[in-house]
Amino acid sequence: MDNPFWNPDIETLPRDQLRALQWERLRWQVERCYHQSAFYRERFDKAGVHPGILASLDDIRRFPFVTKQELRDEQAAHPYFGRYTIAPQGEWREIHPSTGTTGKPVHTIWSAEDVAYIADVTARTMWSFGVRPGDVVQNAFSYGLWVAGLAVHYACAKIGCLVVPIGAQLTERQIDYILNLKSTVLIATPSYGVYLSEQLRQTTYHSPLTTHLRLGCFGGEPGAEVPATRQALEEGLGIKAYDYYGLAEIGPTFTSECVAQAGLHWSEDLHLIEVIDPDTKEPVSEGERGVLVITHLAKTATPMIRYWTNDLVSVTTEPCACGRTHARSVGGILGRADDMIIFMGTNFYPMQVEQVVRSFKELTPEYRIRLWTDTERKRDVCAVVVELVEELPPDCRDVLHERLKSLLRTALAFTPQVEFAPKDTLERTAFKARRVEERREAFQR
Ligand code: DLL
Repeated sequence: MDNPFWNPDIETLPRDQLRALQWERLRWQVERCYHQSAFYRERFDKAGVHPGILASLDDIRRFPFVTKQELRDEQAAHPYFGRYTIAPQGEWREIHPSTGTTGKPVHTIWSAEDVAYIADVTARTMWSFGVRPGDVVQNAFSYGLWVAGLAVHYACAKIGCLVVPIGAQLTERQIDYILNLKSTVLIATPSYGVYLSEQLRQTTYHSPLTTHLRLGCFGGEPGAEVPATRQALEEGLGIKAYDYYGLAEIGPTFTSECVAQAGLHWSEDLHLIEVIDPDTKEPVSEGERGVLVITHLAKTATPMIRYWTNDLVSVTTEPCACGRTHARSVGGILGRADDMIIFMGTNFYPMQVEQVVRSFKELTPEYRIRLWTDTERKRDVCAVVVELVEELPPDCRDVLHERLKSLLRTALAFTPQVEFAPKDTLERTAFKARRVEERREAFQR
């Protein structure tokens, strides 16, 4: 119970020994991919590389990246699963497609060994943010095809918690369990966490009931490390809020913040992490921002060699206050290359709008970014739509409007329109939110 580590030997392994372990596992993975997967063999041959050229960990840089689109194309060319599936079907135990928000879902498969290590690394992350035997874990990650619900479920059993397998639904029941089953841990997307806190406040407004929640971990989308959102989660739910990251192709919930809240800790014994400049395709220096590229060091069924996540991070190997030696990404995921919005030549990310909107106590946490084309004036328009917590007299509303515009101007380097929507009219979600509404028409400027 008192040990801060789930697996002390691995989590505090000196970095030279960690690299030695990675090296051994990398050679095993590249070798088996080359010999057992026509997908990898063709790609490696085309790039003029093979397992024999690996003389050190850094040589992985000579191997080609894999993108989601390439996996999609491979699935289409070699239905149904593509030839990157190495394990024979008899060894498969679970299938988890990606959410398919940016195209046809890509299937990934877990063998029995994969299920075992995914459950174990999820227990490791949960332990690192403070889950302990006896906790009542309300698992509001969606169950089923999505990767994260089951991973957390299995990890709860390993740790020895009572898991409430409620998934992303039934908000009234969620609140009933929080209050009456005395849940101590909440696992959800940040959007749903914020929504639950709004609903909980309304439920308990006239009642003396308090909750036993003490911590929550929020992932599947950005939020937990956006300062204003973290504050909304922590104050709204009366907890410590941590960030959780993962992706279907690599694995769910394999990295989270520890109790030091000092960024996402990578599980480097299982994943080789690279940060790549998207233009030069070369590694950036430590601490610089680039695209996260991940190689599986243990995955057996659908291993990824240099998977191009499209998520932007910076990575540091500076020791963390918690004592773990594995590298961290401070600030979490800094953006997603395909989430970037270009408006009149200026780039911004929805997270920047979120930070501003959620710093206003007068506004609910929900918002939309609407982009459309004013065809008469032949120009694009960007509006940030927000909700007031309660109606304000017109002069106060005007002052708020100006303050909001001014902070958005500072954050985005242009001034969007600001619109107030009636309270509770912007749809809330139990899954991942889609807050950008794009209806711009291409025309000659
Ligand atoms: O979202 C897996 C997951 C669920 C991880 C819950 C952690 C907690 P996918 O549906 O494949 O998998 O979506 C993966 O979501 O590439 C990121 O762009 C985004 N994402 C996930 N977690 C975070 C986060 C799961 N903590 C895609 N911060 C990733 C920012 C995140 N973005």
